[in-house]
Amino acid sequence: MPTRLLCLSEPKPSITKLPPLGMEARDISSDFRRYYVRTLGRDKHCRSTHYVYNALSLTLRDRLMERWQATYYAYDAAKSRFTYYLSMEFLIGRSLGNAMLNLGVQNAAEKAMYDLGIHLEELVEHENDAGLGNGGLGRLAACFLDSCATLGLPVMGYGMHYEYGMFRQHIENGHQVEEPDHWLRNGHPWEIVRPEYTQRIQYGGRTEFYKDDAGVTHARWVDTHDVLAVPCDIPVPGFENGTVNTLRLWKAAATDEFDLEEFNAGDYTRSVADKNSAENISMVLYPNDASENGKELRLKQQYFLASASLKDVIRHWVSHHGNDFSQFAAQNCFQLNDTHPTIAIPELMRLLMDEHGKGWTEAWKITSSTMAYTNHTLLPEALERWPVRLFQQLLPRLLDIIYEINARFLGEVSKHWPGDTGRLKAVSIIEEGPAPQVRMAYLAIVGSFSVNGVAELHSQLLKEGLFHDFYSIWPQKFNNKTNGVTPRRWVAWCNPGMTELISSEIGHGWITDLSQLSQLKPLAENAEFRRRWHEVKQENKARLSKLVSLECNVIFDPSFMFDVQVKRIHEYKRQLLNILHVIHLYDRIKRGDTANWTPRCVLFGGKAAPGYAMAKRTIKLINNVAKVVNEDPATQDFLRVAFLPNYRVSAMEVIAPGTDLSEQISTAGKEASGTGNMKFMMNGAITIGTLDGANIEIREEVGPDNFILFGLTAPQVEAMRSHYNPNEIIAKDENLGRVLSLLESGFFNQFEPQIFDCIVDSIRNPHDPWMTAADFPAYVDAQRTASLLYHDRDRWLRMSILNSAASGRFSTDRTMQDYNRDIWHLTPVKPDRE
Ligand code: 26Q
Repeated sequence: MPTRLLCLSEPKPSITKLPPLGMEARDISSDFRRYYVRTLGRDKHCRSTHYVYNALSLTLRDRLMERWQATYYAYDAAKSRFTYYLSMEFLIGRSLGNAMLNLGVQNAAEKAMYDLGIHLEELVEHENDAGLGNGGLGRLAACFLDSCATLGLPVMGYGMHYEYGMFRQHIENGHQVEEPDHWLRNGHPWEIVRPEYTQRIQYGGRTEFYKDDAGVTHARWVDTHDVLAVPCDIPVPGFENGTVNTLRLWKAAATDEFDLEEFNAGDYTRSVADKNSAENISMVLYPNDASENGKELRLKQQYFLASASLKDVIRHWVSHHGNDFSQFAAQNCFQLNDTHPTIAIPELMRLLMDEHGKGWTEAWKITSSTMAYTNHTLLPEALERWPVRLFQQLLPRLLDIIYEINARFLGEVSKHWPGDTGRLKAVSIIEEGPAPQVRMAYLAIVGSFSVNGVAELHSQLLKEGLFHDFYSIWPQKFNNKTNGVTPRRWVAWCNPGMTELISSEIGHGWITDLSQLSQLKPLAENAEFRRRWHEVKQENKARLSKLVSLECNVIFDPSFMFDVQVKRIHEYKRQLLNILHVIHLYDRIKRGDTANWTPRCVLFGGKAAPGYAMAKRTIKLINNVAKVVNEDPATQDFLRVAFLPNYRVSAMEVIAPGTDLSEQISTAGKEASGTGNMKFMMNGAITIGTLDGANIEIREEVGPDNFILFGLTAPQVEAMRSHYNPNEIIAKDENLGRVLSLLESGFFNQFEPQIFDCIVDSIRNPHDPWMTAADFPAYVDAQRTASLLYHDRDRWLRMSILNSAASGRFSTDRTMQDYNRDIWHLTPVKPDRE
């Protein structure tokens, strides 16, 4: 009999009710010292940044915690409908700065630390990035959560708690070298583990059918190997509004019987190995890599996320509504971030039917009015497909359900196109052949009530191309939601100089209503404002220059134009086109063609998927060109080139504010949206770009005079394919001819014969899907325009101001309002502050 702590007849004080914490410097200072000395056990002899960082983080986390609880009480009291954002990636980066900014305690924390002789910036820099994503798609998920919290929307993120995030990139002799990133090495004070909400996830086994007492047949999944999913919750604060939402990341753990069964059978080693294999599920983030397609562990991860999240939502549902799911679809919505969590569709069917006794019709009605799918790619080769054989082994019960979904869907298709067997084959969720595959995008479309692209052009091209047949059947499902970025991290946090300047003119309402930046427009004509704008940009360039000098050992002079391309390395993004232009500039310098020259610093950064040979070779080319250019004294006053290793969220926080020219030069029709383009624009960079992805909308907002356009349009690219002749273009364009001669002569690889042959071959290949040669002449002209414009400082400053002023549409606050209006239909909630 446990001892009672409290006598029942006495009135009980609440164990969860506490007075609110103070937000002044003195409150932060006293909590900080308590944590440092009493909780972490440090004294005056210890001066390690690590403990100081942790003490301050815990101090701020307490302030998040009380708001977190209040937010959940408010959602509960309002009986809020919820959206769950399911994503294999949340690229959240660092948390300390974001917590301070959104809690509105930046100044108080700075003062508290300063008074103790501590530099806040050093603590901020101490934090490892949480690199739980590859790039655009993962960062988008993180920006969405920030905006939902800021708008008071009941949205919860569900993702994976990877032990190892995106690999760390080193450059050795110009080559990319990957190293595992153990980001949790020093602990992570921003998450709290909630073992009480652990879920059990099944794999393997087989389906068994049985009859219930009423004689109705049901299925159950038996003889499975189970793994536990343990939630680690990360608070997601809104901007100065008292809301704190949740990002719940699942971590794999072995079940007890894993040890027991085999241990009892005397196989201790095996039992430890199996425990390892269970815990491997959340060990590592897969880099976005075609060569990784079809890997069993990736499918295990996807199912792990989908099943754990759905079971968590259903656990909560059943605790409030029992087995009555009639209002489930009215109260819950799942947004699928690409096809990666699409297995959630058959999994929800399984849970409703096998575990809650619903019939197919009811389960399908609920599922297909609860799921919504976002597509992020136009490249057909990037669409996810899984071998049926793998499904059969790993998720046999889900394969049964997928077959049934497909059979019923094909029935509908036959009604739509009677007798058209070719069409049936084309749209079938199962791709037939010697090794049949499950087409995940088709499953996602069939099982969702909404299908959206991430920029207007992209959404249009989905309807015309990739998903045309589905669009014919269900035109009402298809919609566009143009991406955005959060102005909190991407301006207010990363660009304090610009933030202060803007707020001094128009107040600070723009931070939560970015359209207010349009009030800056008239200020572009104000010489004093331009002077101050220039001053801020120069300070930011000095900061970026320091980073480049530290990490690349290259000196970037802030009086030069800073020309930047940072993003994942991919052929369609055409880092190659950019480096060809750099070679052209170098060639001009060597020819003495430098009259009216605009000096440039060209910065590259980005990771190549470990198995993507062409992307890795492009990195090598950039580094070799940089070495030749930087070591040649002739270039001293004209050109610098650097490749920044290990590009990541926290690097972009320095890069975007210090950039003059933003390179967005993908082959038209290939970049779904782009979001780096938006971060640069907000921070006053001018875009040089093609009519691709969100570039089109950026140009629409800022006007053609303030955007440097070049290149073929998406329809022109497609029209040219059949007769594309790069060698003729090279023969006709003297600049390109000279660049290729330099490359072919081995000028940039004198002791590394042939290493760039594959790159030259790709440019000269009439089947080059990225048509680099086709856009080169226009790109060089556009770069000349950029140089001329930069030469006219006032003209450039006007353009820079106008770009920030026109960036309002690219706030994720707008994006989230669009999702909410058209797809989610959530009611914003304001938590009570006592
Ligand atoms: C696939 C199979 C196996 C392992 C990993 C993957 C994988 C992982 C990540 C496939 C794709 C991704 C990420 C894609 C991505 O980031 N797409 C980008 O999404 C942005 C946000 O919508 C857009 O702005 C970019 O245009 C788009 O490229």
